Amino acid sequence: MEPSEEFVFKHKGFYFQPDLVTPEYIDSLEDFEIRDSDVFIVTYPKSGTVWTQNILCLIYHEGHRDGTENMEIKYRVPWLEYNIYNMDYVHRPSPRLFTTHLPYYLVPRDLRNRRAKVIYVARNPKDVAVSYFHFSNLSVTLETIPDFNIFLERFLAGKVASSSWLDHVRGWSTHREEFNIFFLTYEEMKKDLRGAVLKICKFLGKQLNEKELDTVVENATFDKMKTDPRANYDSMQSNLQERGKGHFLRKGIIGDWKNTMTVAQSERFDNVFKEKMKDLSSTFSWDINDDI
Ligand code: PPS
Repeated sequence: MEPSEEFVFKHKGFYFQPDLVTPEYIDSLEDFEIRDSDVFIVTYPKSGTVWTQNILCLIYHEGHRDGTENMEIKYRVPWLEYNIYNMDYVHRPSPRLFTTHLPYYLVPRDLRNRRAKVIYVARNPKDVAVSYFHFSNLSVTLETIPDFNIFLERFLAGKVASSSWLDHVRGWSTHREEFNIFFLTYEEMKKDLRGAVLKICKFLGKQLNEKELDTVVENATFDKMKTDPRANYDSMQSNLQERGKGHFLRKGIIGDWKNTMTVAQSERFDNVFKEKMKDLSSTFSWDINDDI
């Protein structure tokens, strides 16, 4: 079944959301001027984007009390392709932090010339599929698909916003030499948040003292983020998600796919993805059937 044109359009081989961006704007990003000090979080949806956004906010802003401490994540680390709040990206003071779901071949040219830093976060695609399924039924900007089986087929065929998980991850992974890029997984963050924050700091050349590090880790836990109005995306409810249908920070665990997928669905997933994922194992540590 093809995705509804009301919710996605294809541009240069990638599915975008029509109410958030136009083809012209996507094309204009090729020339978007990059600064060496820019930092980009790159993810396929539902892979830990907001979590990483929050960690960057905490690393860059929290200690400074420069008037930005009450700003929400979406203003501090805005979406490159989805500039829904009409922010002036060009004149933003450095260091500019951005988020994107773009595939490697649609990002600004200078990013591909190893200018700026890229943090790519990936998550076990089975958990991504389940999280994406729940989010599709929460977000008013995505097509509601109440039947998981139908959603799964769409996901496996890459017929969802941001297209195929496999293409996204493989594209960024195989083109890594073109970028100044650091790969991280949701699972690493979940198993050792402090270690993940330290790795991010090392990549960014940021030195935090023990107390600052403790503050970042404390404020980046799932429980803390769920109660932090700047981090939990509750403000999205007015325009992007339907009140009362659920929460953006839903479960935040590894292996939730086992609570949703039947054995047959999991095997179907393996048949389509597992073999094709073999070449990714040097970049990402998990097997899609890993236990917690
Ligand atoms: S989006 O829409 O692409 O920006 O979504 P994204 O932020 O990438 O992914 C949302 C999932 O990440 C979980 N999340 C967390 N897990 C653990 N710890 C923390 N701190 C955290 N913050 C967000 C969020 O709950 C979504 O996963 P699911 O499995 O649906 O709970």
